[in-house]
Amino acid sequence: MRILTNTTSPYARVARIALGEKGFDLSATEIVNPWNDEPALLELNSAARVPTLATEEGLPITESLLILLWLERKRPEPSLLAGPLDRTISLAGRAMGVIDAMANIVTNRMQVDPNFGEHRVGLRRRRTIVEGFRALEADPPAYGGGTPDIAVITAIVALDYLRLRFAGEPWLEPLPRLDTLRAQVAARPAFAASEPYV
Ligand SMILES: N[C@@H](CCC(=O)N[C@@H](CS)C(=O)NCC(=O)O)C(=O)O
Repeated sequence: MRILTNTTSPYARVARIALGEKGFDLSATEIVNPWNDEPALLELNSAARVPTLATEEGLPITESLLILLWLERKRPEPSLLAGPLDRTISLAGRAMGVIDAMANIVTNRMQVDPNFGEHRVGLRRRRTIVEGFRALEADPPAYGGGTPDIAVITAIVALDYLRLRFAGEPWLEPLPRLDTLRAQVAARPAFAASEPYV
């Protein structure tokens, strides 16, 4: 299996953590820049986005949450949905909403307008980030050890991406409960090996 990723994408990190927690070999991970239209990526994914996987047969599997869905069927154990289903999916949806809002600001700041974050749409995205993290902090995903579920994975990916891309922003609020959760999983190989960096 090939995995095309970059070093910052929270979507790619969700998929990489899920693969690692499921025991897949990540040695064939390729770092690409999706904005450079690299042929290796475009050949597999016309959307030219990471994460992009290629199965042993060369079939592309894309979209972080579809990759999770595929993984749960492909290798059911250990499950990433072992906790209470409704709550796990609800919390993961909240974390993915925050990830989308952060990625939207970062992409537009880098590719369109450095001041995007201060414009009307950027401010809506910021509201999503602030309110989303406030809600996750008030009621964080539970973690009792072992394989984390997708609520834990997406919440920690969101937290690390916040710290990577929005460090020093005046609107950031303390997130001690999420920091505690992070400390509980940060040393797991799949999390440690995929820590984002610029
Ligand atoms: N919905 C996709 C989003 C993937 C995505 O937007 N990845 C970004 C990196 S954070 C990317 O590759 N962007 C390049 C582009 O949009 O052209 C998923 O969940 O995998």
